[in-house]
Amino acid sequence: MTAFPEVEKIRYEGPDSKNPLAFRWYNEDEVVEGKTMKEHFRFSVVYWHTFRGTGADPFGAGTMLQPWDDGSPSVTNAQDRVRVAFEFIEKLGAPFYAFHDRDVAPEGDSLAETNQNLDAVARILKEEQERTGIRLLWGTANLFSNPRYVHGASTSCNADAFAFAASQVKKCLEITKELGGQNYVFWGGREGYQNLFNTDMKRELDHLGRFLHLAVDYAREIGFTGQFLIEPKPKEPTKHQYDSDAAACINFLRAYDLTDHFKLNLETNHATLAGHTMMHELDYAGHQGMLGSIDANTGDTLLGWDTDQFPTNYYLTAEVMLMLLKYGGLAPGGVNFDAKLRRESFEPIDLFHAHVGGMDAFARGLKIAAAIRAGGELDEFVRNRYSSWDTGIGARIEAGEADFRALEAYMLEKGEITPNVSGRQEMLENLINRYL
Ligand code: XLS
Ligand code: NI
Ligand code: NI
Repeated sequence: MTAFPEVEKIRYEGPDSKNPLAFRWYNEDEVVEGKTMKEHFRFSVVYWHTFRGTGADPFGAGTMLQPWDDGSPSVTNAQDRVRVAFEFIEKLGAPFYAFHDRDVAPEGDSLAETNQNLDAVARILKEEQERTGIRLLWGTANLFSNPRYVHGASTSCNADAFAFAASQVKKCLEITKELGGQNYVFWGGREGYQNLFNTDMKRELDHLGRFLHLAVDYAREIGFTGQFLIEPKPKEPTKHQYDSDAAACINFLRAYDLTDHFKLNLETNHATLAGHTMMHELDYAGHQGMLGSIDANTGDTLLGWDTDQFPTNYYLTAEVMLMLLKYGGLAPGGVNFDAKLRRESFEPIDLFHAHVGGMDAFARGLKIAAAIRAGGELDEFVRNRYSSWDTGIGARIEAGEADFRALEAYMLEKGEITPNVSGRQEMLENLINRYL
């Protein structure tokens, strides 16, 4: 059985190729700054959007054609879908995938039955991983779709929701370990609030901290050694998500003594929802030593929500790659396409077009970023811009050798600031364009 009979393995054909189902930039063995493209990106396909996304939106039903799917919530259907997923990922040539527990297997009538369903599907996942060599980038538990999590999971006002969520994460950690998952992700789901009049924020945050510690403890107990990640997002579904951006997450992790165990999984569209650029989020997490992995996608400037589109913009991918090169890459994280087809692109082949374009956009972004770095002008500009800190009073301040009295004495003698130089933003933007 084949779900994509018209598609051969996607190959690199170079920038001149007009074949829409070939890579023009992603050449997995090509070495850039000492690593192959395959190692730089560690591309990953998401199970949820790619194999469970229906194209439904608040105004209408799903549109995606999934001829391999019988539409039933049966375990057999879920197992067959695994084979389709691996056929897709293998033909695409992505080395990793990621899932939520509920994407891969249906819920049963009880927690025990749900866990059995997950085991039954995980068996096939493992078989397919072994057959293809495709690996699990991360697992995560869906703690937001089921109505039991209406008030949140670990931050719910209802302690039973915390307990159920804990049972779910326990199982998902076991499965992630069994499948050799390299990371485990917590995206906040419904961990946030809609209205502060009914919310004890402090208590909810304490519970979230407790929950994450319990996960870390259990992972240690069962020997799961993957990296834990938190995925910031400022809103959707709640109006304020506790994990709102990189800075808020890092503060939370510090406050609850979790920085030894967690890094961040940054998503482009979440960054923009937070009023930041992805470059900002990457730089912030990077210089704090907290950059773990990325969910690669993009929003739409005219639509204000998390549209999770595939990245196609070289400017964006070049910015991302500048940051990834600066901070030494992502492993054991990767570039995970948490992205979906728009509902008007409903044929299975569109999944290939979307992923091929995303991988190529990142490969092109890598080459642009590496060329900018090799050119050295940007680095040099920034170095010079801060040169007043390299000697004299600047060096003394940085070394902790100048107190307020000394600084006043220095300024009384000097009288005024010199020299003040232009930020040259337009010139630098033009410089970047030269490389595009
Ligand atoms: C939702 C998130 C989600 C996480 C995994 O906005 O991006 O898909 O990546 O739970
Ligand atoms: Ni998202
Ligand atoms: Ni995501």
